[in-house]
Amino acid sequence: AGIEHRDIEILGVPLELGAASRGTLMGPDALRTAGIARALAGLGHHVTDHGNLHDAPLADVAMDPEAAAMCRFLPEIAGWVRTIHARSCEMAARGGVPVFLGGDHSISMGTVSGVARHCAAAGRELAVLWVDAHPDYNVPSTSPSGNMHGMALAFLAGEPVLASILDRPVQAVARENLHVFGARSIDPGERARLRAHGIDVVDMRQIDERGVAALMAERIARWQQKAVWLHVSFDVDFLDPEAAPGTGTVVPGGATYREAHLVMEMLSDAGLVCSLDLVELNPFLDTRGRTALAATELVASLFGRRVLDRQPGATAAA
Ligand code: NNH
Ligand code: MN
Ligand code: MN
Ligand code: MN
Repeated sequence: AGIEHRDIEILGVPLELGAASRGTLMGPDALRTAGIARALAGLGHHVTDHGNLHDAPLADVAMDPEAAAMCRFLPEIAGWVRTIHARSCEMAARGGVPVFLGGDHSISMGTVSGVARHCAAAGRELAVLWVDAHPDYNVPSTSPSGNMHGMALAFLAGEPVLASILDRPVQAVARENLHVFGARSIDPGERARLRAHGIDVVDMRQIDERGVAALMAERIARWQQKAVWLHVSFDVDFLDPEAAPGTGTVVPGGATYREAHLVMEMLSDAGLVCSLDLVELNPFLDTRGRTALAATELVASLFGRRVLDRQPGATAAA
């Protein structure tokens, strides 16, 4: 059987101020050079590239001053997040599959909140799969760095201290619908909050012990039961630095190239993914395009590329 053809809408979001190192602003263009649009079109999808978002104006953020002092580049980031949010909501409502090319992970405060607003209006339950070495569940008082990419998932969970980043009420994603996958670097205060909130965090030890297939199959079954809109937020540092050196916060012990592909292939078979972020690619740190190319191949797997055609349900996952 062939794959289902979809309308894929690409938007580049060249933001770098949420991360510690400069360079993710080149991410969208490196992914284009690596051939992301060609790869998707080659699978039979209808692909529209909307180009890159431009610099947003600085925003006035009514945040508690003590918290605001812990957020680096807050007016800049909030300006971007508000602009991204509006575009994301509009793209989700058009009915295609929004694909956001980052940019650092703070872009997801806008992409996912925009999708969440659309889902609320359309009566769809939203689940978020945060594929990342880091849970990004810090609040200003627990962040060791002040870098806002490390707070993106906390914002999406509806953390009150971060809510004023958006200039409208945040449609929080339900805690039981937040899933972190691939974690291996968690800050102490962040760990405590994840536990207190009961967030589903799959760490690398679980992946070592049980394998990605079993872990993904469990989650996919839950999502299928609830017929969720699944948003995948893919931070390239999920991959081991060997496979993906081109990112600012490499952490040893990450997913192999094949483990990451298997995640994508299983998600593709499940047919649940309605929107995607591809973030934290820093071409300035990359080695001969290796990370940009790996990310492009992974997106192709997510949207239907197969080594061999298989019968639906013929995967060995249990
Ligand atoms: N947890 C650290 C922080 O909050 C690092 C976050 N860096 C990331 N997240 N790359 O994905 O600063
Ligand atoms: Mn079409
Ligand atoms: Mn991240
Ligand atoms: Mn990360």
